[in-house]
Order: sequence, then structure tokens, then C-alpha cells
Amino acid sequence: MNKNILVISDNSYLLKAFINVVGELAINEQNHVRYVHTIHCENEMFRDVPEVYKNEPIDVKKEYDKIIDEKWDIIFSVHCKQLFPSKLVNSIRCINIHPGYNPYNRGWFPQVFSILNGYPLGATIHLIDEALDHGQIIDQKLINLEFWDTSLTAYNKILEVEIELLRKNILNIISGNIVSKHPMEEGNLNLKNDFNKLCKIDLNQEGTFGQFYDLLRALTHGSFKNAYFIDEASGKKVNISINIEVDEQ
Ligand code: 0FX
Repeated sequence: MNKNILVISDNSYLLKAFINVVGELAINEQNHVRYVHTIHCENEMFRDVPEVYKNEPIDVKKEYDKIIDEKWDIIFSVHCKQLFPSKLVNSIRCINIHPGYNPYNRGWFPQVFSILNGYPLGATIHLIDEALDHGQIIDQKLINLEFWDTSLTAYNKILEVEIELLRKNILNIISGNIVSKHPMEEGNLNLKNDFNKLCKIDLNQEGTFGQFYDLLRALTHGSFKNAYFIDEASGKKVNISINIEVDEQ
């Protein structure tokens, strides 16, 4: 195949999985693959990933002309925190591996919003166009969201599906043997600020207990301090998450 492939990732777990898939399928034997992260994440996160740790972080927004001049055949965005500029996506075939089921809940932390609005959740591999998580779809797969899933448990399922889709499609993507299709509709988009707004809990908000349960499990993700309220008496910030345990019969 002999292609020049640039992989830009700000997610060390997925990047390691990507490198494993490249090794398993011997892609690195016939192609040149370079791995980098952006200025939006810490180099330390990649300490145990020498393929990227030794490379300088890049700023896609400022360095896209240089990237275009380097004449990559394909660029993979593997949870890259920077939106690719139009000139870049119009010059090089750019592919995104996205932790959501496009076009639903495109953008920030799709599982958080799917728990709340019930839209489909999964993973998608798609061509990158000028809008966020918007380009033609190469492949995608749904995950089953259980009533007891939190953001974390849903996210862990998504990561495994992203890796499965990558393994299934990467050779065809590299050889150009893909059929991509436009999403059926525009869907919806959530930004970081939409997530931040959810995190501030209004103790006077009215609703059913089910709605509060959904909000808290949507914001429960390991040690992240997402949901909070400010205690009026002390002025202290109180962080909330929930613990859900299901009895297996
Ligand atoms: O890399 P990633 O899993 O994905 C995010 C976006 O969801 C995705 O649409 C975008 N393409 C990509 C570039 O960035 O994000 P992360 O590693 O920052 O976070 C992973 C999960 O951790 C997230 O889905 C929810 C949880 N999380 C993360 C942060 C930073 C929280 O619950 N709270 C947080 O403050």
C-alpha cells in the first residue's frame, strides 16, 4: 500500500489500541505511520507510548499548512481535541473515530447526553468535513444503554466498539476501498459548555426522581467531579456522583 499516515490523538488508551491494531494487521510494515498528540493534552499521558511520547505535540489550528505540505495520504483523528481547519480537510483525506452514533449527540461526551435524551449511542468512523462530527459515515455501531449505566460504564463500552470498528475498517480505509454515506439527518450537537451547564445542579429544580437519577448517572464518571451544587450556608461546593449496583440473579 505504501501510504503516509498521520495519526493525531489526545486519548492515550485509544492510541495504544490503534497502535496494537496497526501491529496486528502489519500495517506498519507496508506504510509509514506517524503518531502525535496536540498541544491540548499533557505529554506525560503518553509516557508509556514511545511512538508518540518522543514526538513534539502539534497545534493543528496553527500548523495545518505545514501538515498539508508534508503530503500525508490519510490523517486519522483518534479523539483529537482540535477541530481540523477547512483547508486541511479539503486537502487531505481525514478520518475521525468518534465516540458517538452520528448524527445523534455529535460533539462533546455523547454518552452523557444519550443517557439524558435517549438518542442512539455507539461509535462512528467517518470522513471529516468542515463541521463537527458531521462528515460522511464509513461505519458505525450501536451500543446498548442499560438503565443502570453511568457515563463511565457507557463510555467503556463505546471505547471497545471504536476499537472493533477500527480493526474492521482500517485496511479498507488505507487502500481507499470504502463506501461512505451522508447521515440520514443533521442530528444534534452538544458543546463543552452544554456539559458544563448540566453539571451545576439546581436544588430547587422540580422533576421526577427518575429524571434526577438519569442526570446523576449521566454525570457519574469515575473520579471526575462533574455534578455539584453550592451550599448556601457555607458557600462550599459539594460534588455529587452516584453508586449503582445491580444484583445479578
Ligand atoms: O477523548 P474523549 O473520550 O472524547 C472527547 C469528546 O467526547 C469527543 O467527541 C471528541 N471527539 C474528543 C476529541 O474529545 O474525552 P476525554 O478523554 O476528555 O474524556 C473521556 C470521558 O471522561 C468523557 O466522555 C466523560 C468523562 N469526563 C471527562 C472530563 C474531562 C468527565 O466526566 N468529566 C470531565 O471533566
